[in-house]
Amino acid sequence: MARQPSYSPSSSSPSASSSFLPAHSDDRQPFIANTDKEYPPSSYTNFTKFRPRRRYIYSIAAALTAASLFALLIFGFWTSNAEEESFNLPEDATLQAEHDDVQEFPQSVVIGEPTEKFRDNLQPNLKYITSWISAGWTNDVMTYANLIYLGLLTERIPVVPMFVPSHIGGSVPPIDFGEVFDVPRLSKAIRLPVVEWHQVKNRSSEALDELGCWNIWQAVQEDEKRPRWSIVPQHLKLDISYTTVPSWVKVIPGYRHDLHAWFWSLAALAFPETRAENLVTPLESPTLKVSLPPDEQMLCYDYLYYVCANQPYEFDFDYSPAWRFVGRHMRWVPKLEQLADTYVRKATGIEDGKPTPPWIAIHVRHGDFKNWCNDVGIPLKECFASLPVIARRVEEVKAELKERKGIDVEHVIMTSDERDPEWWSDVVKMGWFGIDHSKTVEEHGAWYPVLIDAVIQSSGAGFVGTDRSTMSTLARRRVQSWRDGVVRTVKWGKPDSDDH
Ligand SMILES: Nc1nc2c(ncn2[C@@H]2O[C@H](COP(=O)(O)OP(=O)(O)O)[C@@H](O)[C@H]2O)c(=O)[nH]1
Ligand SMILES: [Mg+2]
Repeated sequence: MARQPSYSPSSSSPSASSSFLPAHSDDRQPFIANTDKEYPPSSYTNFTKFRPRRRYIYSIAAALTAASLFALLIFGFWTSNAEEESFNLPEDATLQAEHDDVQEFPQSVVIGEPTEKFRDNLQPNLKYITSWISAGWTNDVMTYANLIYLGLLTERIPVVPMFVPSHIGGSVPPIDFGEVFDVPRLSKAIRLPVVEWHQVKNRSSEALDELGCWNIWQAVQEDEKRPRWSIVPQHLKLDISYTTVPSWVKVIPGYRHDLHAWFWSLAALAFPETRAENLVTPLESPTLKVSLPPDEQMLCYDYLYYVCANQPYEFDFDYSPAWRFVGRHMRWVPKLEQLADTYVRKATGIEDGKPTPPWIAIHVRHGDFKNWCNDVGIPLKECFASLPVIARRVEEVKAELKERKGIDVEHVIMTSDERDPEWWSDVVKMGWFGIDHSKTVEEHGAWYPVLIDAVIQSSGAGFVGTDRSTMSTLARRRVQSWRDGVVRTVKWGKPDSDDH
């Protein structure tokens, strides 16, 4: 049985649907399949071999034992210190320590080069886990972090698909997870190899693979009488037969306004006994009309955005396990960081040879958030926070940076999905900098405005975000975890929403 949620659905919690505001935008957009375009080539094709760090430590420990008890005591002190450090030091220091280690898995996690059918490339003695996405890009980042966290819980190798476009236009080709996030660094940090689908199955394969997966969507909501739709299985040429998960995965049984499932309820279904006890007749796959139980080697779930350990929309909370154990280790690929740096330098007009100054980033999310204002008939000018309201939070961030870290941060950079040129000229009048994306799509591709903005949001000394935006939520988490930075969130919905 699922336990009772730790809050009441009727409370004023951000996830209570009584509010007209989105708990978090899960703004599904129609997707246009674009499978005949070549994907960008991956910069990472060689598999790193991993070996658990513990084995390395054990062998050193054995050698030290043989040498002398004194040496062992010293070693014990060192390892316990090292463990402690890995939780107390800023993350960069932790990662530095991890980079010094050579970690190898006993074998390559796939057999070799990507194959036409994915099963031909799976190691028979290893188990894998995968899932699909279908929302805004940041929701999708969270969904993949949840997938990888479930990989840790079930001790399975996460096989991560690509990112597919939503707000940036349905005809844009997908981009590899590994073009955005540093996968080898992630694998090392979490001590679990993470692979991408294109490393398992050939991206140009025309072979359709049959696969049995769990269908969570029909156990957590009743409006759609089908598993969560995603374009990803089409890209991967998968023909999926779904088995609906038991209703006890749902966090708030019978409550139609929340869609979350428990991490551990889903993890339980990865194990043979609980799996066997919960098998029901699978839905036929759409193309080959096969009926398959959930695959035991390539465990898969339709959609893992709405998953939590203790309460819904958990990325908002400091203890979020998916953030702490996975998300915070999903660092940008260096190429993206360098690119963002050139945009910041250009925006702030820093001369060549001078270091990039620290900045405070703002994320103002407008775009489709206007729908919620329109639905309740509040004019946009009153519904969205005004620039002076945002400036109050920027000043708070400046003051706290000065007080807590002794630094004066002068540069303020605005990122937003707002397109109104008048609004942007008001931004400049505030003394803030905008990022010039007029050539970004042409020069780097349609994914890059949002990627560069996300990197800029996460790389400042401080951050001011928009309430209810997952893009702001992750930027806030990153600035806190990676920069020990100062963050604020601007509320919106009514003229006085942020008056506190
Ligand atoms: N370039 C750019 N795009 C943005 C910005 N804010 C929102 N967007 C676009 O709108 C999408 C919002 O969806 P999502 O990432 O899921 O975040 P959320 O909807 O705010 O929770 C982003 O993925 C971008 O495509 C921004 O500051 N810069
Ligand atoms: Mg979204």
